[in-house]
Amino acid sequence: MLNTPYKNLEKELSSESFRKISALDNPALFDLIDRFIKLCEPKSVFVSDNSEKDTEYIRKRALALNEEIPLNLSGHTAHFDGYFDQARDKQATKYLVPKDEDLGKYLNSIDKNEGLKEIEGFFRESMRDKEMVVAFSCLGPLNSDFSILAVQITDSFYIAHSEDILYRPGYEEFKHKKPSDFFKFIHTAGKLKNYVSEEIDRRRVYIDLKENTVYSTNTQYAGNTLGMKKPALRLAIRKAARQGWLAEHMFIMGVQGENAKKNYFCGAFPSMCGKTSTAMIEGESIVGDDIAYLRVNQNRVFAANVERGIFGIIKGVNPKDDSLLFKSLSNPGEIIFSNILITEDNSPFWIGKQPEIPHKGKNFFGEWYPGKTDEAGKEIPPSHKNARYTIRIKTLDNADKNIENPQGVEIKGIIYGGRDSDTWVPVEQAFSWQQGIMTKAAGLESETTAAALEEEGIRLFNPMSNMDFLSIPLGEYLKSNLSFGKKITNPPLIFSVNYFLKGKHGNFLNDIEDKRIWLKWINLRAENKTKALKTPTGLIPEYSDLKILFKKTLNKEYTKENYIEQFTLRIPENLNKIERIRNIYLKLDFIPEVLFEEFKAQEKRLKSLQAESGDYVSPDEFPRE
Ligand code: SPV
Ligand code: MN
Repeated sequence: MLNTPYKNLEKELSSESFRKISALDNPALFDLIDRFIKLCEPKSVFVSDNSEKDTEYIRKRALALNEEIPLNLSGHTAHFDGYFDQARDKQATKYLVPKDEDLGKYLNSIDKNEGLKEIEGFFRESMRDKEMVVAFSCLGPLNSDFSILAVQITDSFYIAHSEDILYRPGYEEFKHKKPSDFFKFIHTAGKLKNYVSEEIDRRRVYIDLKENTVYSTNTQYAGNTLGMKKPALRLAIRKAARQGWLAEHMFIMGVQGENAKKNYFCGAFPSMCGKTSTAMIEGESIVGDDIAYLRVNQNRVFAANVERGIFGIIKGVNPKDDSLLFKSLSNPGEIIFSNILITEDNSPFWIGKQPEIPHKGKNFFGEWYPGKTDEAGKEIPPSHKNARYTIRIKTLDNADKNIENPQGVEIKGIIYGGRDSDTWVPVEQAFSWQQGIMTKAAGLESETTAAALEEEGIRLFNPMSNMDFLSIPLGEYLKSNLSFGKKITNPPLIFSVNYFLKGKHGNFLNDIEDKRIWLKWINLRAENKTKALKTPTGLIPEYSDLKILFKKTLNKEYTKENYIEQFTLRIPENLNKIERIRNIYLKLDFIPEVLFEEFKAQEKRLKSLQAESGDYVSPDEFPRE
């Protein structure tokens, strides 16, 4: 029995839900649930203990409430978000900041009292005709130094269902650890019309960093609502910086070496730059595709996937380029397809799945046929470009066997990649942790594509690809990355990759599958098995190594002409990039001085080579390290 302050919980919860909650013996949790029951006034409350029975109840309720629609294969469902609720809303996402705190230039914030008042207004009585779900997850593997416990309170069974696919169960961990400090996510989809959030103008995602609490309302899109995903990344970035570890927007993958030995790497790429497709490369193994925690242990770096599933972009996934993923998506089993087209035979269709386009179906706009336009006269595509699949990693043939390892996996290198048509070579190693973190990670940019609404080719500044999720001032974040690697004797090697380099005629210089070669070379470097060429910006592969790797891995003849075109150092473009990045940092406060020093030194090396050899320097001219 709980003591008197929690009488209300006993009254509001069914005896079974009350029993599950009481067993956790956690006053901070009781207070939280009590507070939101009083505020939201749900019709009923369901507490999940992560048992198969409770998880099945969540799946069934998502279907019964039309938040998910069954598809033709067993376990497959479709979920639709509103037409204007198809992606993360950066403008409406704000930190609740007390008057005496300043989060710096890039972070969107609102006065804490004002924001809380507003959001509590939106939550008040919001669940009167709805059932509230309380569910527990563990971020990172169970029983691990990486584990962070979290609770989600929501009126969306689609969200509870997604979290079960994507995260490890947290109920038993709550029971054993009785945490007083855990992450708290509160969500209501708000008023619904045709099963989607109606009041999009009242969409808010407010983050209270002090309380480790995120409130999300009047939205259903998972990037805004699924607490364990991006809201938790924001909370973790701050926690990590305070505690000396890293929370990053990175994949984790294993790369197979010559001698059956596997090495693990992390990779940070802004959205739509090849992050998931790299982690999913055939022949290698995937630990995670989106969020990694990194910790130092006994002078080595280990990383763990925060998730156990993938919420991945489905556009363009096809049997030829993504055979393993396509196979998993075509098998029966638990998968949520969001914002795809449901065809006449009740199967999911998405842009790029196959050349033939269905002639009708149902999508995030309603009934669909080719050429259909919205109220503004804009043509509606069959599936949204941000349509996604939600699956468990273990259903993939290339799932790594260490995914659940509580120690994580030892990281040998970190790869930073952006969409860059004219500057970075396809692959390059940094000289050191410091030079890599400053010039490659902190200097990461990505170009907008024709698919987006913005003008094509605009470079967006996105350090570590983590810009959207920063919860501490950028300077503080850079310092914590910098000092992380300096704690150990041999930090992971730092690399940049660029899959999008173009030639003189605007043609891509590499094929999609060439990324397999860059990974193999990165792995050779991590194993200290080969030499590289030294340029002013870093260390690049020798032609002879790549020729062998192309032949062995892809059975392709890699020509010297290709090599020279791809690895020619483009000095004016590199100098322009330094100028651009430096100008951004000069306007910010508390940026580590070494950032400017590294860029200055790089600029000096580039200019002195330019004076000697001209603007474009062939890799043949560089000395072996
Ligand atoms: C991303 O946009 O980086 C994602 C999807 O991984 S979201 O959940 O929207 O953040
Ligand atoms: Mn992501």
